[in-house]
Amino acid sequence: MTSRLTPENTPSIAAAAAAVEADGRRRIEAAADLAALREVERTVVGKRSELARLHTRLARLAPEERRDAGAVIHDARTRLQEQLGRRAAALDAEERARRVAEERLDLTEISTHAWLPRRGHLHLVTQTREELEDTFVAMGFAVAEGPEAETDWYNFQALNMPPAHPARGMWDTLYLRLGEPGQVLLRTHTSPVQVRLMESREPPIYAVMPGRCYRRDTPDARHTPVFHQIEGLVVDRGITFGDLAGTIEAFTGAYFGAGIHSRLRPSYFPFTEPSAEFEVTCPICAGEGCRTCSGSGWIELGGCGMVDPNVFEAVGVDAEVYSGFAFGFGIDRLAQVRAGLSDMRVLLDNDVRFLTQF
Ligand code: FA5
Repeated sequence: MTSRLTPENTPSIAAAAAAVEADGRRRIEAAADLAALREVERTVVGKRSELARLHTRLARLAPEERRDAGAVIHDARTRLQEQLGRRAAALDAEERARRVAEERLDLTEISTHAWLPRRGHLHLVTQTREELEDTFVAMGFAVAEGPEAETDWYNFQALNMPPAHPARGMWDTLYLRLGEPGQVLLRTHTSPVQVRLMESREPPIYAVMPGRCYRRDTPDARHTPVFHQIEGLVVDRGITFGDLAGTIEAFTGAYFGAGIHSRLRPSYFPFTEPSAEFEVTCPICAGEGCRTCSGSGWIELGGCGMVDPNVFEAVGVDAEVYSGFAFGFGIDRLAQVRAGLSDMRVLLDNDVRFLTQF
């Protein structure tokens, strides 16, 4: 069959189809990602595309011309659709590669876990303080606390140490606000908490008071300028020195275990009368005598005694009705003895190699 194509119809449709195809190809190649390509597809081969408009012109052609022109448009559409498919595959591969690179886990990477927070634990002194509290609580004592920045009244005067009392010398400290009567200082012992407790509570009192203390002490193997004490106070009717000795011995057995005993040696404190130093069998050598106990077989832990009537008077407790005893000893010193540390200063060094041992 002879073609009846004329210059006015099919060739112009063929030329238009070639131009539309060339434009479509450029736009397909320019699409930067799959979303852009979908938009390009809509405008190049979609219902409202140039190709679709060319298709509507076929209706005006004679049947034979329509077939040839239709084939030209169909071929152009087929090639564009093939190119769309290839471009889509290429863009899809590019996107996958980019996502894989972004989400890549390098399983060969060596991790030292240096960035992970390491699990810590309580400091040896804090552990010791908690064990002491537990021991005394089991013996029927309550736990109380007081401020570390104290007034001269609580740290000295109420404890029977008026201004210029010579005993103040061995408890010298850092003064925060000078001038009587509100002079504020860093407390040198936990004994001021006794005073606060007796002021705020009616006897009977059975309490221990742990806390941090400060002194103008030169650091050495057994002293640091900041340390901890635990104070004990019992005020009730008919309390005797025998109760004090019995309590110290009961505590020693409960805390150190069988085989470790206590003894009291006469001493002096302005706020107790009579006063004593209390010592326990050296837990390191079990009383045999070693370097830590200087060969004596005993280790001094703290001071104690019967509450001085002047202290009762300062806080308004009737010394005719009540009597009591008090004790105070160093928590750091106890931790040092129990852990067998030759020098107390390691407790403040913050060396993890030391701290992790406890
Ligand atoms: C007192 O502080 C009295 N308040 C104890 C007391 C309380 C006596 C109640 C009577 C009644 P002393 O200054 O001796 O006493 O200290 C008691 C203990 O605290 C010492 O035996 C020691 O274990 C500890 N300590 C004292 N100074 C230091 C220091 N610089 N470093 C470490 N521990 C210390």
